[in-house]
Amino acid sequence: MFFLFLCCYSDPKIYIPQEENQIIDADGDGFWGEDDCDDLSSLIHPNAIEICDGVDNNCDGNIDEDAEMRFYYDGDEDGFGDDEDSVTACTAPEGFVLSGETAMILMNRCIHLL
Ligand SMILES: [Ca+2]
Ligand SMILES: [Ca+2]
Ligand SMILES: [Ca+2]
Ligand SMILES: [Ca+2]
Repeated sequence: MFFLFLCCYSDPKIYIPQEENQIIDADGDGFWGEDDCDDLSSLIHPNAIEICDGVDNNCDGNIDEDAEMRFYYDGDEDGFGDDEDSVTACTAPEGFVLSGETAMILMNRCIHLL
């Protein structure tokens, strides 16, 4: 009886796969392990294009780099912002517009040339 107890106590080792050592591409995007910074999203991998969504799409450690646009403060609300007062962001903050005064000057020149 003692031997039976010893046997049952020591023998049944449940095999647990060592996931860290296996190549597992959970989202099927062709990248895994340290290369894929989000293995639960096939939209996120080193070859992905960085988009403005608050996450690191291309796994380079930077969030939304090069994806933000420049917005200009439009104090007079004519739809054209101030070149001297601009911010970079994913979406236009309150009172800011996409195009600066330079864009208006260039557009006016084009209109005069027509
Ligand atoms: Ca993956
Ligand atoms: Ca992924
Ligand atoms: Ca990035
Ligand atoms: Ca992003």
